[in-house]
Amino acid sequence: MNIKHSLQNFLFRARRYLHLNGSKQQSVTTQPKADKQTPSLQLKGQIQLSALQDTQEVAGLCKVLYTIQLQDGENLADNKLELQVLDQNNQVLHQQPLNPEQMGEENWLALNSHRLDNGALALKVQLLVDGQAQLAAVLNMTIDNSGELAERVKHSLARAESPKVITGDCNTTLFNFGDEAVVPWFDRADAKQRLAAKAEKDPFVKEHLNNFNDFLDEGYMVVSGWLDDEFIDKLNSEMDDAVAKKIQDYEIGSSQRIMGLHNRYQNINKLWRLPKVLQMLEHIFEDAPRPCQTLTYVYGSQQSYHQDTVHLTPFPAGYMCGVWVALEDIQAGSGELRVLKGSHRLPRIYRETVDCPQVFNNQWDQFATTVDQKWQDMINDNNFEEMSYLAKKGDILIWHENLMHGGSLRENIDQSRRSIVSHYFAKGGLGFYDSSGMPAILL
Ligand SMILES: O=C(O)CCC(=O)C(=O)O
Repeated sequence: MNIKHSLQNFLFRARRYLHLNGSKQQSVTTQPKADKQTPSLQLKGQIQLSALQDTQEVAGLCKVLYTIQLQDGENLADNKLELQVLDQNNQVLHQQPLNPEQMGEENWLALNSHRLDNGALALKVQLLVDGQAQLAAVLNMTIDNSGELAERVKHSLARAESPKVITGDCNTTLFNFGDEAVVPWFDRADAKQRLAAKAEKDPFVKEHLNNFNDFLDEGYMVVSGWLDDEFIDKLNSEMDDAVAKKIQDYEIGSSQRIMGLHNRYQNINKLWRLPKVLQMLEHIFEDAPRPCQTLTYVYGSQQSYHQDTVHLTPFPAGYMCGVWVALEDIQAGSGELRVLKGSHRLPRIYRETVDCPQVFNNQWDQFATTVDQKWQDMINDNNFEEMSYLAKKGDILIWHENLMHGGSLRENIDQSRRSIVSHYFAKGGLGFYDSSGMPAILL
C-alpha cells in the first residue's frame, strides 16, 4: 500500500515538475492506434467506474472510483500500462502510468470540474496497453459550476493551470492559495464596511448583525433558539440508538466520535441540512453551502487545539465552516469545546507549509511533529483569550475554517457532552482533505 502511494506521489511530483518547467503534456484528440507491425492484443476484462457525488450536478472536485478488472490469466507484467481519461470529444484530460499491481484494486481520481465546461460530460476512463486502448468505461454526468464564486474560481484555476484530473495526492500546490481575487469578503480588510452594506440590504443580516460581527472579530458566532426541544429529543434518541447498536464499534464512555450518522438517521440528516443554518452559511459564503460530514460525540473529544484548514481544506481558503450543535446543557469538566478568540487570523497551516507528508493508514507521527508542532508554536507566540463553551441545549456555534479549537480534558469522566458537528463548503469552490491528500466528499 505504502509503496503504491509513494510511487503515485513520485509520479505526481514528476508530472508537476515537468509542468512547471514548460513541458506541459499536450492534449491530443485521436485514440492511440496499434502499431501495424505488432499483432494487436485482445484484452479481456472490464473497468468499473462510479462517482461519489450526484452526477446530475457535479461541482468542484468530483471523486471518481475506478477498478480495472482483468480476466483470470491475463498477465501484463511486461507491458507498458497507462490510464487515460477523456471527454466525449476524445480530448485527453489526463494520462498516467499504471502498475500491474493496481489491476483489480479500487483507485480514485478527482475530476477538477471547474476546469471543464458546464453541461453534459461523458467521462471516459480507459486502459492503454503499450499505447493501445484496450478496456474503457464511460460515466455520464452534468457539470454545474455556476454562480459568481464558481466563475472567480474557474478563472483562478485556469490562471494557475490547475490539472483537470488529480490522482494520488490532492494538495495545496494544485491551486493558487495566494490569489487575491478569490479572498472571501469576511477575510478582507474592509469586512466591517461590507457587513454594514449587507445589513442595509438584507433583514436576516440586520437581525443577526451581532453574530456576524462576532464571526469577523472572534472567528465564531453562537445562535440560540433555532431548535426546539422536541427535535433535540429525537436527535438524542437517534444518538442512543447508534450507541446501543455500537455503530463503528462505538465504545460506551469513550471520546470516540461516530461518523456519518446523517446517512443513517432521518433527524440527524435534517439537522445537517437545517434551513436556518444553511441560510446563515449562505450569507457567510455569499454562495450556497454544501454539507460535508457529521461527527457525533456522546462525550468530549479531548482533541488538542487545531485549525480545520488542513483537514477540511477549501479552495479558495475560508470557504468552509464548522457547525457545533449542543444536544444537552454542557457541563464544566465534561470536556467542553474550547476556542481561541481571534485565532482565525493566524496563518493557515497546510502540509506544504511545514513539509509534512500525506497521512496514510492513520499514521499521524510526522503530522504531529510538523503541523501539530507549528500550531502549538503559534499558540505559544500569541496571547489569545480562551473561550470554554458551556452551551445550552440547542445552541449552535459556527466557526471560521481557520479558528483554533479543540476539546478540553474530561475532568468528570462520567459526564456526557452530547453534540453533533457538521462541516460545510461553498458550492462555487472546491474541497479536499489536505492531511490525507483526498478529494472531499460533499453532498
Ligand atoms: O467537539 C469537539 O470537541 C471538537 C470537534 C472538532 O474539533 C471538529 O469537529 O473539528
